[in-house]
Amino acid sequence: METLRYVNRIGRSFIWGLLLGIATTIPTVAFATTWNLNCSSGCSGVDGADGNQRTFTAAGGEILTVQGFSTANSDGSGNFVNAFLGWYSGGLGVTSPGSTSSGGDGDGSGNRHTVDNSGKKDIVVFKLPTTGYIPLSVYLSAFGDTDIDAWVGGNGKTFNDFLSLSFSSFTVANGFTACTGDNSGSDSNRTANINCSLAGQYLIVAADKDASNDNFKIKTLDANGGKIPEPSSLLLALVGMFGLRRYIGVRR
Ligand SMILES: [Ca+2]
Ligand SMILES: [Ca+2]
Ligand SMILES: [Ca+2]
Repeated sequence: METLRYVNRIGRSFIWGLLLGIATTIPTVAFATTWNLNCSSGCSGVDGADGNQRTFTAAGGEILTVQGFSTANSDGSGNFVNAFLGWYSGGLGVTSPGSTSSGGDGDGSGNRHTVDNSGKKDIVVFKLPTTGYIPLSVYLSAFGDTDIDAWVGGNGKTFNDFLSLSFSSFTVANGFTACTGDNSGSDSNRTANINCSLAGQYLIVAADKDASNDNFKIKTLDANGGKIPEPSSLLLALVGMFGLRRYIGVRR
């Protein structure tokens, strides 16, 4: 009987210690977060009211907010204007305002409802849950060429602030850093690596701002959230486990 009580006590101490260990460790462990941006049912039409936002929740409850814009002019100049952010089986696309003859995406038919740079240049602005997330990659569903431009930053800005920004505003002085490592693609679906080891509030993904043959939808976004694990915290958690086990041992 004494042996059984002892085993029982050790078991309970271990569980309490484990719970404390987990609670102490979680805030400092780095974790990768994936947001699935494709739709499986109830997808949107190819055009709709400009300036809409969509939110996506990752498995851990992390909320991503997304809005679409396009440049005012077909040459990629001018402040961004509100566009329609569509939601499809291939992922997110943007339909810029205005008729195709004026450089807009018209009714979004054909490939115009994708993120494209034919006429007005589309951008997708992702607002991460905190400024501590490092964007890692986006999966692009190809409907043409898949060259991109990508930036991380914009801390402290709101979505409305993008209406007073243009491509030429995306500078380090304005709080944006270009991630250029994997911007070139072909006509095939691909994972674009946008990891600049840089955390920020916003990720901006554009169809190549200097071209006109890129068409894609954005199917997933991967980012690293939280902090890098600290060995000292793990040690603290272990000390906590043994400490509590001893404490419970003494009390009983
Ligand atoms: Ca478009
Ligand atoms: Ca367009
Ligand atoms: Ca291109």
